[in-house]
Order: sequence, then structure tokens, then C-alpha cells
Amino acid sequence: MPPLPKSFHTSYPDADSAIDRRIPDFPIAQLLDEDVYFNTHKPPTYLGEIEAEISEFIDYHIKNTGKKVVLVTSGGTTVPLENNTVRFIDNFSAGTRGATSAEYFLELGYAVVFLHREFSLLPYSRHYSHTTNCFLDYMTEANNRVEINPNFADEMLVVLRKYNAAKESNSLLLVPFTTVNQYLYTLKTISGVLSKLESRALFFLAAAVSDFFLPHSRMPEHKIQSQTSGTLIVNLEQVPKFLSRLVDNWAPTAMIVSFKLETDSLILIKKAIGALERYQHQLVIGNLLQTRKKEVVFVTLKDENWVRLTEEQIGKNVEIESIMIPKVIEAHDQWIKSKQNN
Ligand code: PAZ
Repeated sequence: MPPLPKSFHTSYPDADSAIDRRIPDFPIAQLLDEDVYFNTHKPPTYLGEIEAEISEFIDYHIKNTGKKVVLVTSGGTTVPLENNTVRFIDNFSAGTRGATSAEYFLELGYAVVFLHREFSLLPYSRHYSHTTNCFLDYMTEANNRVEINPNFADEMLVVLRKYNAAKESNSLLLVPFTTVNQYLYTLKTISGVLSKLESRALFFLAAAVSDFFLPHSRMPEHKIQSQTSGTLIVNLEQVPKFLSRLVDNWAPTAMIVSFKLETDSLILIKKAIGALERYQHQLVIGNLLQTRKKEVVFVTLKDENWVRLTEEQIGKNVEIESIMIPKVIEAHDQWIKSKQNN
């Protein structure tokens, strides 16, 4: 059965959360920044609906399939500058890494919770949705009927079969976010549900999450007026580092893979090791903005391993995720074994 359309859109501003001055201003860095964050920022109104959906999905797989489950996060978070949001800060991520990885996880037997920026790339539809072609270019007219253009038909059949397999086995759950606040609350909620699976849960955190945000208490209710000040100075706070909470409290026995994006090759490995030392999780996949589709580096506290496409593979449009994901799964299987031996 096709999934029912969701009753909400994360991209619409939350009408209920007009600025509430009773909420104290966001305090400057404190010991438990993550808790302060959740105390001073409201959860999205639809969170309960998402929690119910995820619980049903996870329980289905526990009872019926015994599949390992991966949470793939994908696409960029926005930082609204106004409560009734006209303007927001965004980032470049289209969700290619996440959507592509999700397909390979599905193919290799995982159930996938796909936490993605609404309207970014999705598994399977990514092959057609954001191309420079109009979707009608994939069609042709024959005998007064619409048919698939034969130029695309063979490739589309392959994608269609994989899509149907994922749908029929109820292995893909799509969960949207738009703002960084929605992302953080939803990640926390999903982690709570996934923690039931203990080491059989995998977190694959490929989303590009904002490092800075505008606290709710400082957010204007209405559109910022250009006449008022002439220049616009925005004073942003640092988003608390939620990875430590995820590792220590939300899903302590799951395997956690985070991504590190840099633009300067000289600091990539150092930053990846820094993240591992700070959060004590299992794997950081490093990538550079300029080369992310051709090479990535798997960094642990023991070693670093580059995965690079050869010129021949690039010529044949091999996707780097088709090489990355089996390696991640191998590491996850070892993680599960190590937990069983404990
Ligand atoms: O979405 P995309 O395929 O264009 O980009 C993927 C990516 C570079 C955002 C991802 O691989 C990544 O590195 N995510 C983490 C970004 C960060 O360091 O916060």
C-alpha cells in the first residue's frame, strides 16, 4: 500500500509558536547546553505523530523481519530568522549522499528511517526529481496513450523494481524536517525509539546540520523590516553538540557514524579525529566539498582509509556510496558481534 500523505509540512512556519517572551533568553554556554536547548525551544507540534509512525515501523521489523535498522539523515537544516519565516539561513546540501546511501542500505537488507530535509532528494525518486529534464521528458505519446520514453525505460525498470521491493517489504520510512529545531527534536525522538534495537541500530548522520542558530527568544515574530535599521546584524548562538548526547544517552549501544565536511584538505583528518575523541563514537567519514562524490575517508581512532573512485569507475557513473555502504555494514556487523561478546 502506498504510504499515506503526511498531515503536515515541515516547511510551513509553526503558527502556534508565535514569539513567547516568557521563555528566558538563551543563556551563554553552560555545562548542559543540550538540556538548556530543549528547555528553551518548543518541540514541533507534529512530533507525537512522527513518534507513533516510527514506533510502528520499528515494532513491525522487530516482529516480522528481524532486519537491522539504519537511520540515515540527509540534506541541510535551515535557521529561520523570523518566526513567521520569510528569511532563513540555509546550506548547499541537496541530500545526494543520504538518498543514494539509503538505496544501498535497502538493497543490502536494512530497514531505513530516512530523516531528510523536506523536498530534498529522496531514495529512488532522486533519479528523476531534481534533474534538468522536465518529468514529461521521460514520457512519450504512442497510440493516444502516455508511455515511458524508450530511451529511459530500461534504466527506469531497474529503479522501479528496487523501489517496489522497498515499498512492499515496508523497509523505508520517510521522515521530514526543515529547521534545525525540527531536526534536533526529531533526531532525539527517533533515537529513543531506535535504542530498542540496541547494537542492531545504526546511525548514519550525513545531514548538513547548522552549527549556528537564532534562539527562539531572540527571534522576531514578523518579517524583519528593511526601513528600521538599514543594515542587518544577526547574532547567532552555537548549536549545542548533540552527538555527545546521542552517544552517551539517547542510543548508547547503537553504532554511530558521523560525517565531517571540510573545504580545506589540510584539516580534514585532524577534525575527524577531533570529533572521535570528543564524542567517542565509532566512525567518522570525512569528505571535502570539492571532491565528495569521488573520494571519502573512513577515520577511526586506529586508522584512516580512503575510498576513491577510479577514472574508469567515474566514466561508468559508479556511485561512491555503492563502495562505502558495504564497508559501513561490515563495520556495523563487527560492532554487533563485539556487543554480543560482551
Ligand atoms: O547532500 P550532498 O550529497 O550534496 O552533501 C553531502 C554532505 C557533504 C553534506 C555529507 O557528505 C556530509 O559531509 N555531511 C556532514 C556535514 C557536516 O560536516 O556537518
